[in-house]
Amino acid sequence: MSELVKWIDFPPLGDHRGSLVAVESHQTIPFEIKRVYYIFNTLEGVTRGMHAHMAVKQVMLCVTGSCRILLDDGFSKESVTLDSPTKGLLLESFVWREMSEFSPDCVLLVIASEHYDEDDYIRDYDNFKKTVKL
Ligand code: T46
Repeated sequence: MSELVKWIDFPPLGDHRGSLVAVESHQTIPFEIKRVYYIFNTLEGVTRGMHAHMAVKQVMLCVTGSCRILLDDGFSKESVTLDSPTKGLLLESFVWREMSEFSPDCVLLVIASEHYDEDDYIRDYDNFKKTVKL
């Protein structure tokens, strides 16, 4: 298994009425949760992301639908499909990410370790490569 791709399984807590998943800081999520956001209504053919973070760690999962995510640590690249509400992907800092192939019903839920701060983003790929190779 790749060092880049770190899956987190969320135990389904459902019963005869249906399914339920709980996410908790320092339990299923390996950090203190400071922010949650979700991406939906993504247009066909769109690619999002195309940046890395210096501090932020995230766990992302598709609550419904699916999308692809390319991970790149500057040395190797891996592409995976997110298509399960019980399987999250852990993104460490200094990992370039590109999300694509969103299904029309995709709701991508992202759980983050820090508040929003544009200064935490590396949005230039050449800068990212230089930074990780220092
Ligand atoms: C990431 C991937 C997976 C905010 O104001 N607060 C927020 O918490 C976020 C995440 C975004 N924004 C604003 C900033 C932009 O004006 O929402 C707009 C869209 O953000 P962005 O273009 O960065 O969206 P994506 O989908 O390219 O990237 C997002 C996250 O920003 C990023 O941290 O890892 O999803």
